[in-house]
Amino acid sequence: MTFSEVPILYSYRRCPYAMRARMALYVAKIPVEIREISLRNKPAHMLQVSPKGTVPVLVLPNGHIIEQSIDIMLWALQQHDPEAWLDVDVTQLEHWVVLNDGPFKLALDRYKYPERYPENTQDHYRPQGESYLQSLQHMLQQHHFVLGNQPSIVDVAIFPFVRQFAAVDAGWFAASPYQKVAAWLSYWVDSELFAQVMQKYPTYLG
Ligand SMILES: N[C@@H](CCC(=O)N[C@@H](CS)C(=O)NCC(=O)O)C(=O)O
Repeated sequence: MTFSEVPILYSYRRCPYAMRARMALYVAKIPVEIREISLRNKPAHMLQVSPKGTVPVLVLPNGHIIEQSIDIMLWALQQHDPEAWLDVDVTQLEHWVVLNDGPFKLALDRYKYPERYPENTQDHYRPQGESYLQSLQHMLQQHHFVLGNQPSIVDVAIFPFVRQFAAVDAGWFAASPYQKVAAWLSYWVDSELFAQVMQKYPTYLG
């Protein structure tokens, strides 16, 4: 077991799960050693502490392992939550994360990589994700952020996935009826916070 002074975050820059973990750690001002991995050549230490082999994985100095992105967000914000991102109804958080990480992620993968799911065309997969965009649009018509007029853990947990969906066909998204979603997405993508967590690191091979 490797012990270190600061937590180690095994991460992958473009992974939406890793993005949300990095954003919570950054906002909570928790210094971490970011180890940018190659998904094709994962470091032995990462697999030793977390054999499931997905990122993000947070290794605490006491050896404790947190291996789900939402749990990393919650852990970080429970240490320090200067933006009050945890000031939400837990059932609402669960609702959005279950929807996002479940059916929406499934639709996103099919829409993004239709060649991997040749039983249907891309045009067939897009509406499966659109029902989620409709739900988001409905919330964002009522307030600036998903649960209210202040940003919360919910916004940060889900926007990296919506970003990927929007990017599959940017022209379609720009002309779509989901303009509140588009404005909300731009707020996050253009934020200083997002720029900070998208810094590039050399690949850590272990
Ligand atoms: N439920 C996990 C999902 C993490 C996940 O699936 N990460 C992807 C990258 S975006 C991964 O590491 N996949 C393993 C691989 O591609 O080998 C979490 O929330 O942390």
